[in-house]
Amino acid sequence: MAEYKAKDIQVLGGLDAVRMRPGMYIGTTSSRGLHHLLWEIVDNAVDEGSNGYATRIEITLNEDNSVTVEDNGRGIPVDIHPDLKVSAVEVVYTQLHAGGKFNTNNYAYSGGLHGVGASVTNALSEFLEVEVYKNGYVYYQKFTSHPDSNNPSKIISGDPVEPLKKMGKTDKNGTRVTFLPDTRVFGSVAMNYEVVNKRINELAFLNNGLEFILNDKRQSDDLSQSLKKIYKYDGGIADFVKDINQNKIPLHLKVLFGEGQNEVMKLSFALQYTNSYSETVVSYVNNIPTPEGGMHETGVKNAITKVFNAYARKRGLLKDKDDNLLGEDYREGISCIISVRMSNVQFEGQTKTKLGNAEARPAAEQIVTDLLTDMLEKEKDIGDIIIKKSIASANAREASRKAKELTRAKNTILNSNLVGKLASCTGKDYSKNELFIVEGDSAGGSAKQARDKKYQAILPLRGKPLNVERSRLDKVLENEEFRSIITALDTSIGDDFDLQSLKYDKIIILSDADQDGAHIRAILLTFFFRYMKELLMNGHVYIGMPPLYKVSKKDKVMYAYDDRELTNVMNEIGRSPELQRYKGLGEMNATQLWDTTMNPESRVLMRVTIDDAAEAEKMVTMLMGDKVDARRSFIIEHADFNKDKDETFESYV
Ligand code: 0RA
Repeated sequence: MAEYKAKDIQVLGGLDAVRMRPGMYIGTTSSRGLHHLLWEIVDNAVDEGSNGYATRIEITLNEDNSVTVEDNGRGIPVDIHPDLKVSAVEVVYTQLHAGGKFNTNNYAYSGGLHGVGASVTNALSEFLEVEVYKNGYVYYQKFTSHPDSNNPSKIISGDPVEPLKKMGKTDKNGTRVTFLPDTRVFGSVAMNYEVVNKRINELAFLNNGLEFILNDKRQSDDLSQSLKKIYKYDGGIADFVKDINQNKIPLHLKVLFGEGQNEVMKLSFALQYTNSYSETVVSYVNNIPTPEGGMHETGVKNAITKVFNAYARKRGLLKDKDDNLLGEDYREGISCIISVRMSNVQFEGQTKTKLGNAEARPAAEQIVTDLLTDMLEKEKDIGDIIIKKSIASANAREASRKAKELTRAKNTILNSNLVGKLASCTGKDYSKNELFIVEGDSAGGSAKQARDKKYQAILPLRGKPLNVERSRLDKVLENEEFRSIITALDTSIGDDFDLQSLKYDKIIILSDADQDGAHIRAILLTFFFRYMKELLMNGHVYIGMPPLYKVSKKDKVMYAYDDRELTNVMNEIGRSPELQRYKGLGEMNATQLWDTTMNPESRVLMRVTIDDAAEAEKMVTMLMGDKVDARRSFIIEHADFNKDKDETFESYV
């Protein structure tokens, strides 16, 4: 490790630009941008940990919505920058892109590469305080964002109150940062516990042995007893795979785990097969998720296919006359985590979450080929199980291809039936059209009467669509409910999916606010997650939110979407109103359905994110998968569906 001095920090500019255009630096000032402030600070601490200097990172969500991140690393350098004449600490928090992370001499691999630096967090905070424990002393500095005294309409961002100050003695080492996001920038400055918890847990999996502590001082009846969680995984991503598979039935107990490096990257992977038919491959670059995949993922997939084919031949499980199996055969039922560390990463794709570096493909392929080949030599029992399963997948693929061909041939005849169910719209501008997938024929009938014929198409679903989890593609294609959805959207599915052919901008699921409705919604989301993921990635899927209550008095009618709103509405409408609780969409007449749920001017829609869908998939797996115990305990835990909205089944969808 080269000696690190303040002069090594590169300087690229000031903070006012950040406040002027926050979007340029953190993407948005919505909830996502707010959390970005925290990730910038956490990234720095994680870098210190993954480079072997810190063992512990503690994150505290404080009562005033400020957040504290403390690590026990070396502490940010406190010496004076030769050109800027201020401490390195001050440079880190006041200069854009400051820090060793852009100078690869100091950090070989850095999670912050796609980050913009801690100074952005300072620029967008009301205050930021830092304490450095180093050389036996505590050093302290505070920054604030405040109006300019000469021009009060202008805010000076992240301004040092005083230079870095040497305080009392300490025997600790490390860095402690507290910041309060600025309400002048963000709509709400309260971090979401679930979002933070999920990411901290993920970081703990990705950095094995590094201890993360998450405190939430806001969540407690007794203030002295805040919520505290500790995450530390000595098994790293192998533990991650077990976690993903906790409700599935594994085909082999031992997780295959490997770690290696070459000139391009350091790579680790962990995989385990289950008896499920789906493929779960989750990849990261420098701790950043890459849901769109990219070169590293392709390299690993190629290696898996090649290594297993070679192994199968060597073991006589594939004969000379047999064709090689395809990649998809080896990925059916796989749960695989890939974590790569490399420098100069380039992100591409719709959401800039796809690794573009061409050199990463052969590099990843080489590392995994070597490791997996050796591993299978030692684990022939596991190898043979995987090959047998994959041969079964290949046979099913062949059967499914035949079924698909048949389906295509039958299409013209069958579709005439299906089109009978679909009430299509007349408008030809697909970017304005909406497809409502409606639970039940009676609600479907009201929706057909109520709709705006030009833009809104209605597809009523009869009964529960089939359980996607337990069926291979060929069964999904046979199911009438799914066939009608596929036909209506016109995109095809799976590998053949083509977003360009999509006939609707919004696909809106309308189901009842009861257990069955939630179930149907979860199954539909699982179907989209498995076979039309791009629909979700591009934000085309929505959930309609019908009201739960109708409150009326004479000719005044109001609706309430939850119990809290009901109280407000009851108060507003005055004495002795008539109250109706909608048990299903079918109880609404066409006008009511239009007013409350379909009219773009007044309706409430929830856009489904890929995370929501993944969560729904997990739940569907649990409820319908093979693991009876998990299913039973889940149902018992969540049995009272009318308890509190946040606690019900619905919140899992
Ligand atoms: C560069 C060099 C040194 C430490 C750090 C960065 C560092 C930065 C952060 C940010 C949060 N926690 C941190 N911990 C360490 C080492 C300097 C030296 O050895 O004196």
